[in-house]
Amino acid sequence: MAIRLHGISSSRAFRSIWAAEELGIDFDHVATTFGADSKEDGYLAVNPNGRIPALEEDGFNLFESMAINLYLAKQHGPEGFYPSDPREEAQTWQWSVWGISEIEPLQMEIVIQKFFLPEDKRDARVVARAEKGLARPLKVLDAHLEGRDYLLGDSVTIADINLAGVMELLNMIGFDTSGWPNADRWLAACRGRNSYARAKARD
Ligand SMILES: N[C@@H](CCC(=O)N[C@@H](CS)C(=O)NCC(=O)O)C(=O)O
Repeated sequence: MAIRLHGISSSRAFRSIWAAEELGIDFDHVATTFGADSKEDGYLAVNPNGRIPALEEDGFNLFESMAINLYLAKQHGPEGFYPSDPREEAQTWQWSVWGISEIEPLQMEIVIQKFFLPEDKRDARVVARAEKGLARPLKVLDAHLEGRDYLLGDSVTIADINLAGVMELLNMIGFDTSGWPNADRWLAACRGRNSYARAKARD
């Protein structure tokens, strides 16, 4: 069976669609939404969390975008895209987990305020606090990217696609990263890849 990847690209499934496109993987894209589709029994058998994305391959099911991407890169990616050196591999995990834990919760607070709550329930102070909070991880990322094109050095790897994929939500909420020029340049380079445009065009 071919690889089947569930999830619409205008969601966090974008991260895995982007990775699959970047890795040049032949996959069936199932445009499962984060609404009713993801709560149907057939889908819950693949991802009992009822969230997108999820991957199926020969009876093997996997959920969590970062896990899916790390698996795809290691198992199916071109040489070098998933590092063979254990320390570089660990740094790949580091940046993937860091994005989910240090960036994701803050950007989600902004997403909820801007897109999900009715106007009368929105609180500008929550947005301001989350935006202020983002300055801390962005400073770390910016310092790390000083003198480096990509997270692990000269070449793009799955670490970049994972972190830039998480940070795609910042793009969606129009968060200005120009105050962190290295991070901003790196994000622009990641988003300039053909795979990014192909993933965006999936829905
Ligand atoms: N940590 C998960 C988050 C997945 C997630 O929350 N996806 C949202 C769409 S952006 C979803 O499926 N929501 C439906 C729901 O929570 O019922 C991942 O990175 O894969």
